[in-house]
Amino acid sequence: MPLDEGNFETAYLGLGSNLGNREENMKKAVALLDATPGIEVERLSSWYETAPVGKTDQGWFLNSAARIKTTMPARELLRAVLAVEQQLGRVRRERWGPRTIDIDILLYDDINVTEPDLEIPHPRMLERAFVLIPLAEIAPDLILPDGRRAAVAARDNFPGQEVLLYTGGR
Ligand code: GSY
Repeated sequence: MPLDEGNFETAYLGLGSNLGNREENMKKAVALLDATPGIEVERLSSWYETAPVGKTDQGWFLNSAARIKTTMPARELLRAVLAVEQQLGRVRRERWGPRTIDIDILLYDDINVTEPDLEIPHPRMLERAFVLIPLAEIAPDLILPDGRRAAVAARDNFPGQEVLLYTGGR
C-alpha cells in the first residue's frame, strides 16, 4: 500500500516457499504484505528455484527478495511478517522443515538487533545463495554487513546450493 510521504525506513525481506502451491503462496505473501498498513512493497526480484539448504531431504523452494518501505519499527515489522505467515497457514513444525511461506527480515535500514527472536541483519544471509542472488538482482549496489556490494557477494561460490531462475512465470 503506498505510504504517505513522511518518515519511513527501507528494509529487505527474503521470501521462500516449498510446500503446497508455491507460486500462489509467493504471490499471496507479497499481496498481504503490501496490503498491510505501514508497508509498501517497492521492488520484487524474479523467482528462483533453489535446492534446499540445511535440511536437504525436502522439496526445492521458490525464493525471492523484496525491498519495502515501512513506517514500522523492526519489532512491529516482525509481528506483521509473522501475521502474514500465519494467514498463509504456516505451521512451525520443524525448525528447518518444509514451509508454505517463510519471510525473513534480512536488513532494516542499517540497524543491528540481536535478540533471541529477532536478529538483524539476518545472521545467515551471507552464506545463502538463495538470499544473495535475488537480493543482488534488486539491489546490486547495496552494501552488506561484511562491507561487500550485494552483486559481488552473490558471485561467490556456494557449493551444493543450486539457484535457477524460475521460468514458470508470475
Ligand atoms: O530460511 C529460509 C527457509 N529455508 C530455505 C529457503 O528459503 N530456500 C532454500 N533453498 N533452502 C532453505 N532452507 C531453509 S531453512
